[in-house]
Amino acid sequence: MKKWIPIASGLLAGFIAATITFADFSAKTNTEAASSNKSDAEKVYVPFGQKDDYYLFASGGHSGQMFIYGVPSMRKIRTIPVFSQDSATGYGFDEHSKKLMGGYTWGDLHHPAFSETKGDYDGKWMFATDVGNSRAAVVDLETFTTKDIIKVPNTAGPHCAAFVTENTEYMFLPTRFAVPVGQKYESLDNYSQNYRGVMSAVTFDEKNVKLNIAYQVALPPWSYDLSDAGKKGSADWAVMTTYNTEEATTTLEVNASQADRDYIVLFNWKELEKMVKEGKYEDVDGQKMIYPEKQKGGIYLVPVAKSPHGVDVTPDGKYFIASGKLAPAMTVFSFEKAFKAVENKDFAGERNGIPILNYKSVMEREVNPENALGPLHTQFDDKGMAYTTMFISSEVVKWDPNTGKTLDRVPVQYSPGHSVAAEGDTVSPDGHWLVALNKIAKDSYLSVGPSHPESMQLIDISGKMKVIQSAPVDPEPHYAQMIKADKIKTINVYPKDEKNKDAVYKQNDTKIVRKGNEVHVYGIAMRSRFIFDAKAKRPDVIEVNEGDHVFIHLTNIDFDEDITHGFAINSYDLNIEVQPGQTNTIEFTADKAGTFPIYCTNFCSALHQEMNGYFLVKPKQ
Ligand code: K7E
Ligand code: CUA
Repeated sequence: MKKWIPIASGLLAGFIAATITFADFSAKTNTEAASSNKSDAEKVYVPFGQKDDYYLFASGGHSGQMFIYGVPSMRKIRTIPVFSQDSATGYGFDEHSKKLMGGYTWGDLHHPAFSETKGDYDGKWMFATDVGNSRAAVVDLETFTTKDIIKVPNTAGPHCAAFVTENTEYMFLPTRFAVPVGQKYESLDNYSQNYRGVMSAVTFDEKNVKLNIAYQVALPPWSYDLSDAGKKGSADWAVMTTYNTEEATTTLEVNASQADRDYIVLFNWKELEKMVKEGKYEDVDGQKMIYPEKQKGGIYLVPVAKSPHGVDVTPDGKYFIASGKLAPAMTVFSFEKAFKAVENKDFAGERNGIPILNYKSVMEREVNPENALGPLHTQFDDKGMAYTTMFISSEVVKWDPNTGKTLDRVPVQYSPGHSVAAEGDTVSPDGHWLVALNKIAKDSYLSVGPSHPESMQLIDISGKMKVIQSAPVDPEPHYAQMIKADKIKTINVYPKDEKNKDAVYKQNDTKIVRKGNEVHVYGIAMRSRFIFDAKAKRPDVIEVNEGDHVFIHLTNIDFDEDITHGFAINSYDLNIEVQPGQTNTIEFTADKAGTFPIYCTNFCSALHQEMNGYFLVKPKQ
């Protein structure tokens, strides 16, 4: 067996510092690009009237949003607000999205994941999780809007997710930060006994568009970093990396890198599902909690070089590849060998009651491309070849998981985290394109001061790898998925919903209804006016009393693609949007007396500037 090759953390700090002195790397690349400009330019040029071949959905990190790009042009098309307020779309202001946000104002969106059918992206839904405030969300790909958000209890920072199983049965949300169950106060001196690394199994009810927690698993108090679901022969299984199996409670930078190895958690979700059906769980604050030290047979540990980061399952479902941020190697493990080790009880002891599989029995090969440092994440092409990002040596390395042979490498600017291949997480990736999601742009774009955007670089992988386009991106793409454009079927306008009691489609049905101190406005927006009460002397005026509780239900009756109206009340800090055909509600207390103009925020017609009204609040007494 090969020895682990751990890098001392001092040396690591040196390498990290080194990545920010690679200044002339990009200068060289630019010159190269200039000399072969024609063909590369043609490859990324999408003439007006034509469209990109792929959608790229990039995580927006601590912006809380998702960014949509076209590939190969690398043009940004859209921002979808998910976990953070967004005044451009009124997200987090209207009643529905405000409720979804659950009182939080921001999120840290890491890994977006498309819904899958038979291991292929089906283009219907997109899932994402929030490390900042422990939530999961689902986005509807007919409208590119967030439809549901769930807060996951006991799991603090579900960084690992979202990776869905082959038919979107589950997404697993293991915790990044161990906390006591219920997140109650508990001294850190009792960390090993009373803290847990709870993983939530989340399901999606497509009919009701609701996320639910099916069950939870009280794993040991370690940090769970990345995960991936099995495919084909390994479809009932999932894997996730751990660090801080030292159970350090302070200065993790040093203390969580003591031991030579951490683990990959390998679990069979069909087994866990069975345990729940058989009642083998404990009720913890209404959650079905499986304790693996009591319920054996669903979870195993696989030793891996210390502090691994990414773990990725090959498209054929045969291997899982762990990358070690502190080691220069990728380790290829075999599912088949792991299943055999489970069957033969080929264990090397246990930790916290969970059996540890023998490393030698499960490991297929250790892959160590020369001078490549800081492997983080791996993607695949149509031939099953692997592409691993090297954070420290700032490159993407192409290699063969079946032989371990290095096939190609290309420098990127700089320090890539993830990369994403076309249809890269499916059972049949497309090849052709890979986008490196780089943490540091440095000198790539016009300077905007001391801090720069992140950078996405498009790599043509159809032959020898070549970076052919670059696009700045807002913080911070931790992952992205790329889907064939024709798989996504958006709607042009919201269909009429006669059952929606808040909707009004005819001018004469508009009205203002008062019940005590509650005021309900049933209004419409159309080019180029608001009508709140068609029968009133001034149909575009809302008059209430100070202290009234106001609901404004607004329907956009322009059933015409792209004719969106906004609705803002000047100095009331309110703004919502109604897309074509959509009905939206805003709810607030009129706690300021005075005269406040209402206006449409979305430029909708030549007379958009005339699309105004007044909100009059009569003072008390
Ligand atoms: Cu490596 Cu959050 Cu996927 Cu960032 S994570 S890089
Ligand atoms: Cu409606 Cu501008």
